[in-house]
Amino acid sequence: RHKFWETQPVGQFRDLADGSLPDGAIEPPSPLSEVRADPYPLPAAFEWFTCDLDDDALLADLYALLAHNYVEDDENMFRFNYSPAFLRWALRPPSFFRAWHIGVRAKESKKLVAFISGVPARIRARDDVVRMAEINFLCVHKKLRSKRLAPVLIREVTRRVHQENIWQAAYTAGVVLPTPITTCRYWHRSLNPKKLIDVGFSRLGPRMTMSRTVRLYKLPDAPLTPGFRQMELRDVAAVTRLLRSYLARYVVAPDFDELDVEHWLLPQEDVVDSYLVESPETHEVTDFCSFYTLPSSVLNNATYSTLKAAYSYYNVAVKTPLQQLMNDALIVAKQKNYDVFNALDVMENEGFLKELKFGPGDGQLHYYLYNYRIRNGIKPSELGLVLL
Ligand code: NHW
Ligand code: EN5
Repeated sequence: RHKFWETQPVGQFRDLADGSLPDGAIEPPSPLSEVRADPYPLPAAFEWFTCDLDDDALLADLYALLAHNYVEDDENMFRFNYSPAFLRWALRPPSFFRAWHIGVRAKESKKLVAFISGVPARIRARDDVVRMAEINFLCVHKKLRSKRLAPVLIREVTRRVHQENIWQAAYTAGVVLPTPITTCRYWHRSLNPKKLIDVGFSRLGPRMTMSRTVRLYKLPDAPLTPGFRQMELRDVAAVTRLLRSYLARYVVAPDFDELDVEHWLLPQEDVVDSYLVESPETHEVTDFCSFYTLPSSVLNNATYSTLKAAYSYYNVAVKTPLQQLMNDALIVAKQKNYDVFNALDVMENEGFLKELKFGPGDGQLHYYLYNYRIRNGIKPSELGLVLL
C-alpha cells in the first residue's frame, strides 16, 4: 500500500493494535559518521538547490511555485497562497538551517520545480522535550506528479536533518499516511458571508436569505475587553511566561523560549497578529490570542481572485473567558478585512467554536511525528501544537 512509508520509522498501521511498543524514539540515532554524506540522486534533468531566502528573486520563485502548485481543497476551488513575507517568517525562525530549505531545479532552465523545508523546534511529547524538525511546504510541480519525486525530497530533508544530529520530526498533512498521532477538523467562521457564498466557500443555509445571513455573522466594530491591545516587543517575557505555563498542560506542544516567542508571535503585518489583555488596574498581561494570515487563491471565479483567511494560532485565556477573547480576535480580524477566520479543534478550541458561529469544514488535518511513537495517539484537545 505505502511502498515508501513502509520503509520509514513511523508508526505502521499494522502496529496499531500492539500496545506493548513503548512511547518514544522508534529507532535510535546513528553516529554522525554513518549519516550519508552525499545528496540522494535525482532524475538526470534535475539538480538540488539550497534556497537562500535573503534573495528576493529566489523568494519570488518559491512563492510562485507554491502559489501555482501547493495545497488545494478536495474540489480544487481554492489553493493556499502563502505570501513571500510569510514564507520568510515561516522558514527563518531562531537557529534555522539554510541547508533545510531544499529546492529542485531543472538543470537547463534553472526553473524551480519542487521544494521541501524543515525548521528546528523543541517539541515536548509528555515529559520528553525533543529536538525536532518541523517539515512543511513539500511541493512538486503539477507536471511532475506521480513520478516518486516526493520520497526523494523526504529522504533528502531527512538526511540533512540527521546531519544536524536531529532524529525526529513533526509534520501535518491533509492526506492519511502511516500513522497520525491525531486527526483534527477545520472550522470556519464567516466574516464576509456574501463573498464566501459568491466564491463557493460556503452556502446559503436552508431557509436563509442573504440579508439574514449577513446579520447572523455581524460583529461589533471594536474589541469589547478592556485592556485588549496588540502585543509589542516589551511583552515578550510576559507572553512567554503565559504561553509556557499554558502549553504545559498538553501532551504534545512546542517548548517556546523568549526568542521563539519573539519570532513566532510578535506581530508582522499580514503575516502574524497577536493581541493580549493588559489589566487596566495592575498592568499585568492576563490573556493572549493570535492568528496568522494565509490567503487562498480563488480558482475559476470571475469576480474574486483571493480569499483573505486568518488562522487561529496560540491562545491563552486566564482571566478573560476564552470565548470572549476569541470574539475579540474575530472583531479585529473583521476590522482588518479578513473574509474568514479558521480554527482547528485543537487545545481548548471546542469550547468556543459553536458558540462563536464557526461551522465544520470539509477538510481534515492529520498530525504526524517521524521516528517517535505515541501509543494509541492523542485527542485533538490534547494537542498544543499549531503548524503553519
Ligand atoms: S502537507 C502538504 C503537502 N503538499 C501538497 O499537498 C502540495 C500539492 N501536492 C504535491 O505537491 C504539509 C504533491 O502531490 C506531493 C506528492 C509533493 C505532496 N506528505 O512523488 P510521488 C507538508 O509539507 C507520499 C508525506 O509519486 P506526488 C508536510 C505518498 O503517500 N508523504 O507523489 C510534508 C507516496 O508514498 P507511499 C506524502 O503526488 C511532510 C509518495 O509520497 C504526501 O507527485 C513530508 C508518492 O510520491 C505528503 N503530503 O508528490 C514528510 N503526499 O509510501 C516529512 C504524498 O504511500 C517526514 N506522499 O507510496 C519527516 C522528514 C524529516 C525527518 C527528520 C528526522
Ligand atoms: C498545512 N500546513 O481542504 C498542510 N480546506 O475545511 C496542508 N473548506 O477550506 C494541509 N471543497 O469547508 C491541508 N467551507 C489540508 C487542508 C486543505 C484545504 C482544505 C478546507 C478545510 C476548506 C471550505 C471550502 C470548501 C470548498 C469545497 C469549507 C465551508 C465553510 C462553512 C462556513 C459557514 C459555516 C459552515 C462551514
